[in-house]
Amino acid sequence: APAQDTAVERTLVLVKPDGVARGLSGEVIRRIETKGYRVVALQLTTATPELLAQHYAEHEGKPFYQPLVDFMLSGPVVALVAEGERVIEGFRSLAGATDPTAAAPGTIRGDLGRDWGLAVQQNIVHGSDSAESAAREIGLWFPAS
Ligand code: RTP
Ligand code: MG
Repeated sequence: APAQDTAVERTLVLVKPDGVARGLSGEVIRRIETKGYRVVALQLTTATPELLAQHYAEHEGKPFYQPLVDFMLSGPVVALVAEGERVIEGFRSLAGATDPTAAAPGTIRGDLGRDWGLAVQQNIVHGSDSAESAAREIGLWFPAS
């Protein structure tokens, strides 16, 4: 991947309800800022079914879809926009693998998450997975921006 002439990007990060309930919002923000990214928007909010239907449209019909939506409605989330060179890939790297049991130590999910034997993986954070997803998701969670 290129190390020069890379554009400044923005990505949507969510501290999911498990992360907020466990008091890990500050730890997630600390890791983003310590890496050198900037937090340019930040909001504590509670999702709605309508918002989640759009946010997780790609997963509709999968077995974990309804448990995922129910989980994301179970409490407040911290939504933020992080900015920096290659931040989309960079935050995915900070977050680690989707399955927190398998996620590498050193990552948010690997250090702070584990499997709880529930219907859906509670893995602390979400991060946009492409430039297209980031633009779409920032528009959903920060409609004024
Ligand atoms: P995210 O979208 O939250 O950043 O996570 P991701 O890209 O690593 O994972 P994705 O495949 O987009 O799945 C979205 C979220 O659904 C839950 N999930 N549970 N088999 C399962 O139980 C399962 N698979 C996915 C996780 O919360 C995952 O982050
Ligand atoms: Mg995803």
